[in-house]
Amino acid sequence: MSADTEIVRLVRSAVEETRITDIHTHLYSPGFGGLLLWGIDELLTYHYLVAEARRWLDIPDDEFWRLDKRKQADLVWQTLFVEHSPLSEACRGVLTTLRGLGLDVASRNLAEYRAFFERQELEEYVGRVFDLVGLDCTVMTNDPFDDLERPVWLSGLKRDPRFRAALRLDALLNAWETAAPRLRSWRFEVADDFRGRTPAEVRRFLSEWIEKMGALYMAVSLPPTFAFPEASARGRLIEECVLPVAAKKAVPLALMVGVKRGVNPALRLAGDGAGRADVEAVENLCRRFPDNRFLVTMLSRENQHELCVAARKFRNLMVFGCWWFLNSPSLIRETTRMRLELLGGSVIPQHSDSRVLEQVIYKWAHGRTTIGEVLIEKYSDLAAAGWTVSEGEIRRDIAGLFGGNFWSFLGSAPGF
Ligand code: FIX
Ligand code: ZN
Repeated sequence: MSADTEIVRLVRSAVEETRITDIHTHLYSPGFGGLLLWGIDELLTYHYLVAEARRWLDIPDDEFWRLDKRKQADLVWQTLFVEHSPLSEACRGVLTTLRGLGLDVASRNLAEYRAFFERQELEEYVGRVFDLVGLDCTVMTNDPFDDLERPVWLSGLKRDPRFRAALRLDALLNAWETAAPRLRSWRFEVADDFRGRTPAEVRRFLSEWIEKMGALYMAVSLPPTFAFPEASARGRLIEECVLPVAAKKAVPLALMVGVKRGVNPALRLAGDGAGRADVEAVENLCRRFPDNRFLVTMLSRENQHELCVAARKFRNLMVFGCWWFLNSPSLIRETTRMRLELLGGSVIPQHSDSRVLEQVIYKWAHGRTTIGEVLIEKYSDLAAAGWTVSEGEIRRDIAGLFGGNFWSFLGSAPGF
């Protein structure tokens, strides 16, 4: 066997067999009831698909949203899979998912698919999906300002250990004017103008929720205009509240930069867009707060190179994921290649961002394939340079990329 064929075999099998920690999802532990989305109607009404279907559908937005979920799903299926070929990444994802679950994709029989999902018993089914993917653990997105989620935490939820928490800060950092009165209603003594005990009380709020959730990190999504330092409520909250608590509790802050919320509000969740941001804000944070660790993903393709360069300068910066509009094979290939070339294996190449349980099947199947192709190329380049790499070394590297690097960055042993 030639060295190249051997590399292909070793990388493919390691990529297939390495278990995954999915560091950012919108999935919930089954104890959250209806918040954990699953099944064919949720898969078909995923906002990625709604955005694509709305391009063909000539009906008013209101009319679409008035339909119940099943009818919306019917319409998406008819539009994107029957009347047109499912060429997009999100459409292909539905097919990979159905096939992964053992369904006959060629039958195009939506009624049969529905019947399959109706037969599933959730607790057992979650285990089946995790096993199919080789998933050890997913990290949720947990927002104490969310009226559906908050009561579940307060009721003393018993969390499935495979679902870990991340304390999401969007409501606090991006909308202080509405967050402050809510904090007061929960007996935190905060002032709109940030005076008095406000910073201490916000720190108390954050500490309590990190404890309650057992949060692995705190996270916030940010607009392309994000700047730091900044004379704004967000700037003060980050500096005086979030970073001191993150350092004290030894949890990283995840920054997800570059989302333009509500570019077309009529599309609801599907109406967000992307914009190029300023990597200097990330550099400033990493330099000024060496005792803090930052997990950073950026939404715009144009930011990826500068972000890699920043990560070469700061070991408290961990680049992660091909987020949202970057989660397609051509962009994962380009981004992963660039990251490996500039940072070696010290990155977290992908997270799934799944909103519907079964999406982990396709997001990881597609991600594994593309990341595997890039790794084959890189190990082949090493072979051409005369370097021999053992199976154990390949497996070590891939274990780092698919989870180990995350747990090391947290400074903890894998917790699931
Ligand atoms: O802010 C986020 O965490 C985003 O990932 C989501 O808001 C977005 O809607 C999404 O699902 C992207 O994949
Ligand atoms: Zn997300």
